[in-house]
Parts: sequence; C-alpha cells; structure tokens
Amino acid sequence: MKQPKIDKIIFFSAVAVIAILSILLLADPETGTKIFGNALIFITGKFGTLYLLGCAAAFGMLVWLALGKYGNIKFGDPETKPEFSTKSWVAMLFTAGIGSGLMYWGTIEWAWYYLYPPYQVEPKSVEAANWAATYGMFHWGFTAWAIYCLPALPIAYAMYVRKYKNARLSTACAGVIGEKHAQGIVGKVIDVFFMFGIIGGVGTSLGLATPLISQALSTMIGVEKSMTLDAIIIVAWTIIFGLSVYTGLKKGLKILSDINAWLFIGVALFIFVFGPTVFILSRFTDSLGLLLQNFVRMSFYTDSVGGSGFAEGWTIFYWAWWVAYAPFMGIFVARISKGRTIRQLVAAELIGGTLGCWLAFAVLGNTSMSLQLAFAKDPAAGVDVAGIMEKSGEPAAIVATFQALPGGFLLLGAFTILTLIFLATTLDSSAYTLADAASKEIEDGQEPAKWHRLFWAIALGAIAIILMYGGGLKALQKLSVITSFPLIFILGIASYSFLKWLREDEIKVRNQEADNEFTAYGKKDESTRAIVS
Ligand code: NM2
Repeated sequence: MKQPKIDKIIFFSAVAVIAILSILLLADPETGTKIFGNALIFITGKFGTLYLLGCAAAFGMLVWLALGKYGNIKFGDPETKPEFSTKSWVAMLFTAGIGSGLMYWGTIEWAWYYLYPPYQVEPKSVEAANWAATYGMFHWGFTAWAIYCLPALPIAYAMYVRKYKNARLSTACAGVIGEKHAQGIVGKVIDVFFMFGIIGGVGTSLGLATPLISQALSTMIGVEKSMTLDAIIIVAWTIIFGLSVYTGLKKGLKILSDINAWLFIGVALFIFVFGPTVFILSRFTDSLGLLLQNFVRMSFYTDSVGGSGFAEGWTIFYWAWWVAYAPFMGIFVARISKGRTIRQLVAAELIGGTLGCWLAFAVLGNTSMSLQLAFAKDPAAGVDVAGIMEKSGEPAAIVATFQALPGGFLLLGAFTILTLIFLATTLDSSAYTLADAASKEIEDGQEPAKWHRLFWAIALGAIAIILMYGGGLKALQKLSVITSFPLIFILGIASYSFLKWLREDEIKVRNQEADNEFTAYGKKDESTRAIVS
C-alpha cells in the first residue's frame, strides 16, 4: 500500500513552532520558567472552577452516553469487526495514556497528602493517612479517564462513521465549526496546537522519569548520577520506542503494550504477595469506601475559605495535565477502536483505565505508606519515606521504598524496567499520533509513513535531551499544562459536535426507516414523518 503524504502546512508549522520555542527557551530558560510558571498559577488559580465543573460534566456525559440509547452505536459499519483482541485493545489504550507518571506518583503521591492534607486535617494523623491513600485514586480515577475518553468518541465517529480520511482533533470539531473551517486555517491551528501539547507533555514525562531511572541505576550498580547518564537513558528510550513505532501499530506498539501490561501485573502481584498483603487489601477497601462516599465532595472541593491551595496544586493541576494529554489519547484510541461501540469504549477507558491505575496506587502506594506507619511506631522497623522525600526528593523516596521490600534489588530492577517500558509505550503512541495528525489523507487501514513516524520519535527524544542539557525543560513542562486551557474549549466543541452528529444520524436513520415503511405499505403516512423530524 502507498504511504500517505504529509500535510505540509501542519507538519512544517508544527516543526517551526517547536523549533522557535526551543531556541527561545534555550536562550533564556529562567525567564521562560518564570513566565510560564506564573501563567500556570494564574490559570489554575483563576479558572480552577472551570476545570472542576468541566471535568465533572465530562464524566456525567460519558456515563449518560454509555448507558443511554446511543451506547450501542458502533464505530464502523454494522459488519465491522474490531481489529485487536479486547485484551490487547485495553492494554494498548491503558499503556498509551499512562507513562512513567503512574509508577512515580503511584508510589509516592500519598506522602505529600500525608504531610500536607486537605480539609484542614492534622498532618501525619490517622485522618491524613486515610485521605492520603484515597486522593491518588481520585486523581487517577473515573474523572481523569473521562477526560481521556472524551475526545476519542468524536474522533472515532468522524473516522469510522462519518468516514473522514484523517485522524485529527480539528475534524472532530467539524460538526460545530463547519467542514470548511475544520479543513482550513482554524483546523490547522487546532492541530498544531495540540501537537505542541503532546511534545510538552512528553517532555514532562521524560523530565520526571529520567531522574527516577538514574537514581535507581545509581543505587543498583553504583554509577554516578550525571547529565551523561540522563542523556544515555533518553537515547535508550528513544531506541526502544522508535523501533516499536517504526514497526507499526499491529506489531511493535501492540507487542510492547502487551509486555507492558503483563509486566505491570506481574510486579504488582509480586509486591502484593511478598509485601504487606493484608494492609494493601484493607487499606484499598477503606480508601474505596472513602472515595465513593466523598466523590462529589472531592470533585467540587475548592477550599475557597480555607485557602490551602490544595485544589489548585493537586486536583486542578491534575485535571489540566490529563486534559493536555487528552487529544493525543483521543486520536490514538480512535485509531485502535474501529468496530467497538460507544459503550465498550467508555467502559474500557472509565473502568479499565481506572482499575489499572488503582492497581498501582493500591499496591505501590499502600506498600510505601505501610513502611511509613511502621516507622512511626518503631524507626528501626520501617522507613521514613515522607522524610526522605522532603529531604532528598521523590526519586530517592521511591527507591528507598523498593529497597526495603523482600527481593529489593531485583524488585528495583523490575520496577526500573517497568517504568522505562511504561513511558516507551506512551512515547511510541505519541510519535504515531503526531505522524497521524500531520499526514494528509489516510485511507482505511493505512498507517502514517514509516519515516514520518520515526521522525517524531527522534524529535521527541532530541527535544527532551536538548532542553534538559540547555535548560528550559521545566518551562516546557509548565507550558504543556498551560495548553490545556484552550483545549478545554476545544474539547467542549468536539463533544458538542459529537452529540450533534449523533442526533443528525439518528434522525436520518429514523427517516430512512419511515421511508422504507412507506414503500412497504405503498402509501405515504405523513404522521410517521412528523414524529421523527
Ligand atoms: N497523566 C496520566 O507520565 C505519564 O504518566 C503521563 C500523566 C496525564 C497524569 C500521563
């Protein structure tokens, strides 16, 4: 099959925007970090409620869609079969959207809440521990996955039902902004903009994961932490995910995702069995109760009087982070969801995604917390994980957690490989999606050109290394979350477009059925028409 051509305007504008920004950030990283840092504080501070309300609404809409009359609508013709087995499909959509962040925050997020709890709770108290174990599950739970799922629906609908020959965010907005604008300059701006969001997002993940890997490596094999080690790690990563993205969706990406998911389950099971099994189970059950009881409270918590900044610093920041990744997830998930129904897609993301994240938080986070609680009783019997985190940073606290477990050395090795692969699967789907969005027309079953996929893979690694060495990675990370602000409106437009399309097509089908009936009975019954129009 011929390879699709690139869309020159989108491709070169994206490359130009990224190149100019990287040069500016390299020239003056401090000013960049300051400006974007302030902008981020401004957005989460002033528009926080918009994020909270919007994301809660997204969750509500998806539940309504999945359970309602549209749930059975298929992405494809009635006879279309899914391209991937359900297991691989869920593994792919889970591992694409989840990078090293889950390993990182899944292990250590509780410690921040334990030290600085919400609801004016006493730090390090029993109540603080309860909330600490629960909040991570909230920030990586249903609402978060609803944000991911939201753009996947209109994009998949545009591709497989409306049969648009591209996989772009702009196309998903066509129902509202009109086809002319979606194909024109407005659409290109939307696409370049979101591409830029991914690159920043990937920079964030790499910036978070690289110190963790180098901390683990230096603990295990005694190599000195250095810039060179960081760069070697990123190059190794780029090779792994570059290879998988080069071999394509059905081979490389699927295989890497499968390995990722199995290894994740294996490591989690190992820690569950050889770690504090009973505490993990009882802590998880307790957290689940607290979460279900307080889901609404947590969804709308702003602490407007207390002014602790908990919501801005955590929930709103998290929602913004998920939103920044959402269009990429939308395109990628749409790509792999041909032949699935709306209900299946919502269930896979909301239930599958949430349970996957909860597995990490339940096992890794609670294990880490149990060490802290043991330390509080008897310093010799546990580890002061939160203390290590405050003193030496999160990576050191994460490594200290694994070192304290049975088989610590091996476990740390497995954890490191897992973190590497988790991020690699996110990076390869990012590169694939970037290539998808910057391709011209893509026929059904076609993939973006090989060189084009590889180009984005290398670009992602290169930008991270250059900005890490030269400074400016922090600014880029902040900027990527800032891009979530206009994306909220774009996602709103895409969702509205989707509902409009569903309604239009429903009327069309009903009209057709009515027409068929007229023909069958050989007479025109105007009253049937009146019902459907
Ligand atoms: N999210 C899931 O590194 C990562 O896990 C990237 C982060 C948006 C919080 C995704």
